[in-house]
Amino acid sequence: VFDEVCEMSGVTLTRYMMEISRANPHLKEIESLMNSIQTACKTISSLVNRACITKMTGYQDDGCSINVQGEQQKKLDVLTNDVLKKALRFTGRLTVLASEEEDEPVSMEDRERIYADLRNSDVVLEEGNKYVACFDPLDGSSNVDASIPVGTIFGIFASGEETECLLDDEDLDGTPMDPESRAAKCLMSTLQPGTNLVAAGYCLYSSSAHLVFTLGRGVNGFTYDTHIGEFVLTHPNIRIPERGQIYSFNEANRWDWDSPMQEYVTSLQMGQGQSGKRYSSRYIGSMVGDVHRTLLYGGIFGYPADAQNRDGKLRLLYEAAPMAFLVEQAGGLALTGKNRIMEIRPRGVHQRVPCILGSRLDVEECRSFYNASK
Ligand code: AHM
Ligand code: MG
Repeated sequence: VFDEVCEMSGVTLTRYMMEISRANPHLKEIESLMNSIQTACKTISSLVNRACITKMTGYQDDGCSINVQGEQQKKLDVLTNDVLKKALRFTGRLTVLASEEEDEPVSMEDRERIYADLRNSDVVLEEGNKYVACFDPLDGSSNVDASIPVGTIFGIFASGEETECLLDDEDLDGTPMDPESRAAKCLMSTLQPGTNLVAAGYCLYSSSAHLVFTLGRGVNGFTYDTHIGEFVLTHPNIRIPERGQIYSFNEANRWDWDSPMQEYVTSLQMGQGQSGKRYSSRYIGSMVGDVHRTLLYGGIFGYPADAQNRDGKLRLLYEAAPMAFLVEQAGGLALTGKNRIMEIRPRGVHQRVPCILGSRLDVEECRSFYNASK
């Protein structure tokens, strides 16, 4: 059924999701979530596009908006987080959401209770499948004032999949946490490995906006047609080339990388890798743009571990795992160096992880350098 839908041209995302959920009734709630995500992405695309005109560039005016990771938030970080949060809340299909811009996972059911209290009405919680959403509303936002591509990354897990409690006696800040508390339950339902993802994707805001996602059966890409206000299927069934000729790493960190990474990149530069070709370098510093190019052209992208950052820079839940799911669904590989990113069970919402992904043969070649090291 997925293939029949994808073979058609001129298919809007709305229609695509309608067909998918008619053929797969268990995905009805995912249709609703994807509709909200696409509306949020259209709004974010417009916010990013007009940021210089509407004076939405720069940092939050209060000068003290620092997220839990110690990064000063840009105006657009805060705004786009709000856009996605509200779009998803009104589906009634989320139990919890986690975001790069939220210190802790946010319980959506608690929100419903608060709003019901304010309305002085009974809380109405939807029946049916429930989900947990993890997202980075505006990844690469340090680039946004210079109109360099940025993106939204999202991953959706089924709610209630929490199997093991990894909280031990303390949460990750070292503060004791009662495993029965609402906060602990939200955290546990969020800390799922990538193998539990039911949907993941990104929206790239660049010369065009592209919404690329997977429901676990291949990857499809939609381009925003501003004339009709719809995402249209332009890249059905994306398959990443088996091998590319581009590497994409922040080479300023080269002397801090582990030696397998240094040796691997040197071999690509000298044309001494398995392909025998000299590779070219491309690095935007905006993961969504770099991954989008890698999906379409092939090659390898990564943010590896280095001496300063033993876990690299990218966050597992809302950057590395959703992208790993996409890349694997397109026929590629996503590793930490030796291990599969999808299999890592998170211990914290903002946990970082080394990330190396792209064409199967390129990533396998990179892994051979790690495997050869101790
Ligand atoms: P952010 O989530 O704070 O925007 O950081 C993530 C971004 C990625 O998009 C990109 O791959 C990476 O940071 C670039 O980092 P660097 O500037 O160190 O190369
Ligand atoms: Mg980010």
